Amino acid sequence: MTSPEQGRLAGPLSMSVANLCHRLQPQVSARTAAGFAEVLRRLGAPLQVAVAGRIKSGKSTLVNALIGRRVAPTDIGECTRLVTRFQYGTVDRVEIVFTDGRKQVLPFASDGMIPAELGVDIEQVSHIEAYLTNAVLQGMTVIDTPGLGSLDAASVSRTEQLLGAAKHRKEDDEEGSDELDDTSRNAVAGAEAVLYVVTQGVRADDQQALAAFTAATASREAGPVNAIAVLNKADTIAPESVEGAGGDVWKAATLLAEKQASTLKPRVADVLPVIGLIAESAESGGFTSADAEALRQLADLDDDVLQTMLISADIFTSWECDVPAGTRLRLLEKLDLFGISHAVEAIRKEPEITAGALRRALLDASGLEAVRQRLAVVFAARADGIKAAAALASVTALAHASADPAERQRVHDAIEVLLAKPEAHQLRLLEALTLVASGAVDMPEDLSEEVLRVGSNADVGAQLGKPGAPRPELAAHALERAGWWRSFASFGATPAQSRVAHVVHRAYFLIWQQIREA
Ligand SMILES: Nc1nc2c(ncn2[C@@H]2O[C@H](COP(=O)(O)OP(=O)(O)OP(=O)(O)O)[C@@H](O)[C@H]2O)c(=O)[nH]1
Ligand SMILES: [Mg+2]
Repeated sequence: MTSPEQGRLAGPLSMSVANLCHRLQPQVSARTAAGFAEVLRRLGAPLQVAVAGRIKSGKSTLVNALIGRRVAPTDIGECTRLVTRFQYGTVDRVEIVFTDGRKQVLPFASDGMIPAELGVDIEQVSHIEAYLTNAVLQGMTVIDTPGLGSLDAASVSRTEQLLGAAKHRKEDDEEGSDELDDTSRNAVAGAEAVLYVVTQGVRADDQQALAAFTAATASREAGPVNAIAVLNKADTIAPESVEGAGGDVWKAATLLAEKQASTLKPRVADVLPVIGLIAESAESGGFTSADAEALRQLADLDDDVLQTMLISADIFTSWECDVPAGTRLRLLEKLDLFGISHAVEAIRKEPEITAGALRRALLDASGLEAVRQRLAVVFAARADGIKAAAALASVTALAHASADPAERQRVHDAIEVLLAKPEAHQLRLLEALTLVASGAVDMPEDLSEEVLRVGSNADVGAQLGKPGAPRPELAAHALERAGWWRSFASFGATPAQSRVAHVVHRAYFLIWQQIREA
């Protein structure tokens, strides 16, 4: 069967769910069929990744860095209180979506960004949709959210709604209307994965927010919280405040991130240090050759002078020096003191360095590449399961809302058949992952790490913790672990652990089969 969305489906399970929808569509009421069409559309759409975290943690800055374009307003303005979805489009276009469903085109500001002020009653705004031509968005839709620690109740609730954390309204009395019900509309808007942004101090409300999100997404049947965490503003960490850092900022950030990972565990697998501001400037064209020139001039200064200037932002901008104060302020806004000092070092080491190479060096220093890679590994591995689980939940809800008992039965039967297929094992693996990652099932640390590893990698070698190992070794290891988990399920486990263990056993068995058939 061919249909437009199939080329982009995340994997075999999504394909099976799509086939189920196509097959059932002619056999159900117009209303349910319209719901299925929506489910199919969403199944073929890129993974929805929300960037969440406390207020002013640097979410929008990171969004810009990821998209590779300075488009999300940072710092001030109404827009930082709204959810904005950045998705792929063939022309750049921004729309305000109102709570009543109305849409209004919003022109870009002169600097190419989404205007910080909308000129409409913000209370009536549901969210903003930005369609951009940037290729990154073909792989994922990025959702910028207002700070979760903000005191503004309205923006918090808007965020929760979009993250899928809001409780669904009960089926209302719109019988017969062609409108989608709340469940599917919510599923369309909801996030499927989270990039969680923390800064130096992980506070109690960080943990709470993450816990709330875990609970909400888990109960939504749309799979586990697929969270990756970053320690942003790594450049602002005072290295002397972190033991063992030896005065090195990046080392301090890495140590701190490790400590935070153990606090946030097991909800997130690890915390990656990143400097969103430098990543944004390097990736979005913000860093220009004029900036490189100004940095060159700074590099020529006497080192004692420069070190004094770099003590604080105030000294840096007010110090008597040949580089105009306005230029220095601009550098500060784009790179902050750490970025400036890093760039100067790079120039001093290699005086002939080009502006392009300097930009590249800054990008390397920002840690963005590691975040990108982690996103690709974790989310790509789970996208099929995440998408399919969300789609099945919507299909179930649509059938449940149907007034026709025969139709309900038909859909439920089809789902039963699908769940018996081998590819549906992913759903159980995701569920097991959720149980372990949320702490609902307690596992010894090495075992929960193993479960997360098996469930978080697309590559067989990485799943088995033996990247690049020869096939016979991988096969033997998969078989050995399959056997181990089976006996753990029978002898060494609590009932809850045992259920997880059976799933892991089967996952290893399927991996073994896959290696043998390859
Ligand atoms: N030094 C430094 N500053 C950063 C970094 N990332 C962001 N900032 C600054 O932090 C401020 C807030 O950044 P935003 O991206 O607007 O933060 P946000 O989390 O989107 O804020 P809200 O949407 O209002 O909650 C801005 O002034 C950024 O320039 C970073 O890595 N290092
Ligand atoms: Mg913001």
